[in-house]
Amino acid sequence: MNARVAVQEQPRFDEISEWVEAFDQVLAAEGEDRAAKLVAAVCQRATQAGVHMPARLNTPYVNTIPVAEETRHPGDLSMERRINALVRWNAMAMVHCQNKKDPGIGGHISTYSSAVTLFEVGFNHFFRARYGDQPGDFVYFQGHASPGVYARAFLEGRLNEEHLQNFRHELRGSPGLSSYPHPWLMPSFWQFPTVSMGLAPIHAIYQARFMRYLESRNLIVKTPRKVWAFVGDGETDEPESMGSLTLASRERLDNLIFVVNCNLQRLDGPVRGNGNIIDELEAAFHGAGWNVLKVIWGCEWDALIARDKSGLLVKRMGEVVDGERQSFAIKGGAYIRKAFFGKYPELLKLVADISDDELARLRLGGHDPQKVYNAYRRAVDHRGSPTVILARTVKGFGVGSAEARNATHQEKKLTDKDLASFRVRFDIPIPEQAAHDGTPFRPLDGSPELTYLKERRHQLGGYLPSREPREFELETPLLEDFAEWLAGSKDRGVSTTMGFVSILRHLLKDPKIGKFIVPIIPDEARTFGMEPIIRQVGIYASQGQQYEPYDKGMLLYYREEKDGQMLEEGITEAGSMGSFMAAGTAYANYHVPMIPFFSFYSMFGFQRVGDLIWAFADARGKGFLLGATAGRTTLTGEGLQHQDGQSLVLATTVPTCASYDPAFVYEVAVIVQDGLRRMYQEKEDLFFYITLYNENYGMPQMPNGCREGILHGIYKYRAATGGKAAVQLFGSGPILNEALHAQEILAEQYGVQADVWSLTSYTQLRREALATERWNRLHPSEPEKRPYVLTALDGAEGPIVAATDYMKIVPDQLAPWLGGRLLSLGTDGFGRSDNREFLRRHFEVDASSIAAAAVSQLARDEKFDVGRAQKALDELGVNNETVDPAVA
Ligand SMILES: Cc1ncc(C[n+]2csc(CCOP(=O)(O)OP(=O)(O)O)c2C)c(N)n1
Ligand SMILES: [Mg+2]
Repeated sequence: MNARVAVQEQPRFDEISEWVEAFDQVLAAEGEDRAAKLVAAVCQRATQAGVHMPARLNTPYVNTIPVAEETRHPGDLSMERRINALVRWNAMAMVHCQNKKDPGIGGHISTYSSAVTLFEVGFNHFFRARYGDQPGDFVYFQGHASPGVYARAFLEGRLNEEHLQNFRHELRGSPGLSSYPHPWLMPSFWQFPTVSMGLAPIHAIYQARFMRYLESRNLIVKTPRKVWAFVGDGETDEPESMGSLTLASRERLDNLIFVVNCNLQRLDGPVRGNGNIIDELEAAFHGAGWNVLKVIWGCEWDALIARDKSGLLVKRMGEVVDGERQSFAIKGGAYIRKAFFGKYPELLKLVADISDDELARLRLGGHDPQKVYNAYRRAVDHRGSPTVILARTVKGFGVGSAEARNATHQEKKLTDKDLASFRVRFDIPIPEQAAHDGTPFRPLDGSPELTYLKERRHQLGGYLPSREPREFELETPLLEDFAEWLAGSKDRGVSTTMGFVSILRHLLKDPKIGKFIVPIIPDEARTFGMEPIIRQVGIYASQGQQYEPYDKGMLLYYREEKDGQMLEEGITEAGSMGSFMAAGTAYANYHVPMIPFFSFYSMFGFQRVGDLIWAFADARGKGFLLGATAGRTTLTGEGLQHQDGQSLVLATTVPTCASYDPAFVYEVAVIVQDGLRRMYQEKEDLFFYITLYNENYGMPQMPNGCREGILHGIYKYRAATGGKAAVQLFGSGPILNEALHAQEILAEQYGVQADVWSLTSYTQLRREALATERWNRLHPSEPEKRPYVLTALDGAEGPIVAATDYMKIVPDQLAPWLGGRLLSLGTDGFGRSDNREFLRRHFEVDASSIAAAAVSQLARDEKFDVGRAQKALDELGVNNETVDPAVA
């Protein structure tokens, strides 16, 4: 037979049945391997014959694990059903009750209702709280399912009724529960912030990878610990959810399990009304090299599928779009019979002896503990790649009138009828009125339910989620250890980036903290001069270096090692943040005080991955972010998309981020030394952002007595030499050099004396001033305290010209305390491709512009002749008619 003709003709069903039957016979008689080979041979033959065989990444719309391969769920199913009901009641009751007494406070009922079995099977059988003295599995819970996690902790006795009554009431003087998983707000409970969609998936991938890194470097012992990530199907729309899938398979992360809760709905409506999200995800994950387990149908469907020899039922399952599936979940048995089975007469026959009620009760896979258990078992036992479980569920399952409706996500309160019927259906032993009020219910201690639940958790090593940072002792280096960088470069041109890299190399050798340091880089090591670090500590490569690098003979060859220390992430700032997160919270999660240093192109930091940085703060992460090639005028030639004038503005919005803009290498050394001390010796929950520039200049020796000023954010770097200063010049980063040059111009050409100050951190000064001001406000009867910045400026007179390579709003942070004296010069507006000289002139932050601003202001203050000031602008080449760079 000609193969082309055969595929062009419409195949008949009886013909298909014959082929399927033949296949079944081979499978039964000769086994899986043989059957697979046979199919592969037919496919190959088809390709050779010129038949177009599209890559097949999808399997039929049925469970991946055949019934014959299932093992029996080992638990007491009816007891677990009972516990499910109790957890669900309390989750619903908590949200309902809270919204009844405080309308608008919010909360979610429907997400957890769909996820309940997915979570509960995990809690009863899989999530280990510890492995020996090692921390246990890491579970990223879907953020909007938090009510279910609280409700279970309530049954476990970890939370009490007062907690539940204070869900989303955290400011009432009694213990409250935060809306979502926030380690910042509930530091002994939540480990992982997940509610900003897309972050849990990427964090889980990099967490699993970092676990391997710690094992490979012998910093933790190997355990069978897993990372579980519960993800919404709508959540997979986020690029962060899907963007790093191939890293997980490339790294063979079989310690990673995604469970995608496929309730086919997101907030507004269906995830893929006109398509099929499970098929779409199956193809994407398969293509990315994951082990995919579909859990679509519950046990009740097994018999039906087995009875159907035509293959029509499975065909029908696959041809329905998700929008229709939603209708099946809502419209009941008669509708399912007509709309689903009614498409083919054979299928109607198949369900002729099944009532409408029974049809409506055919469970979906994600609500069937037997199916979920088997998928989890497979996932846990699987080796060689990460696993994703695509579990079909119904959103708002069992919550009555809201079930599977488009608006269910937003439902906060249930009708009295819904509550009453839930109480009856799930046998919650409370009076009807108490049900209407959403009263929590916990059986007595010693009851069979609590005994079972606690015993299961006991077997699995305790309760989770639980965040348990242990005390660790780390002796961080003293400032004396940084003597080399405090001594200056003896006129050799050096950049702060180069200075930082050599500090980092030194720290990597530190006998006490060296091994804990994790240099992270998104494909910019060469840009920042970090090649020596590649050579020094090697790049972590889980498979080692399987090739002879062509540059092996060279000093700085590309060195990859199984126990390499550096994480070279490739071009992904988001992925690098995933590693930064895993490393910066390792002190709490693994009890190993890792110290990440993540260096990136400053422009591609806060504005690119700001939400991941925010989550890092929520997670109480520690470490250093280094914004290299910083500044809008210091990075030359690169133009608008590269030149960063705003990251310091964005950094100031993160409460636990201490940001610094140092000019000199000794300042970098002081900040890094103190940062290590504060985070790892004093155990403060904060992290650092330091800008690093690529302009080379002679680095001065650290002047005496400026350490405190550097850390607070201001110190006088060079006083006027010709008498008392009439004007104060503030400079940060390399623009400090422009201020120093302006100081000379002012003195030499205009007889104006100026002091020059190094402003290492406007943000830290502002925070301290705000705190001092608040204290004064709250203590009107006590003597007023002065903010540090005012104390530092004591006796300094005249206008203040602050110049920065960042936006003017950075120095303007101090305006409230400087009484109208502050005049900020900064780089507002889009960057340009040019060199430093032209860029600084354009943005009016060069020495001439600073000097011109000083005389101009002095003239306004009537301390300098007005006509002379105008002339000075001309002399200094400042064009007063040029277009404002802020809008250019
Ligand atoms: C980054 C981000 N964007 C938007 C939201 C608002 N939001 C909360 S839940 C939700 C829908 C979630 O749908 P899905 O992931 O399918 O979860 P389900 O509740 O259906 O289980 C949205 C859009 C968010 N939390 N995070
Ligand atoms: Mg959903």
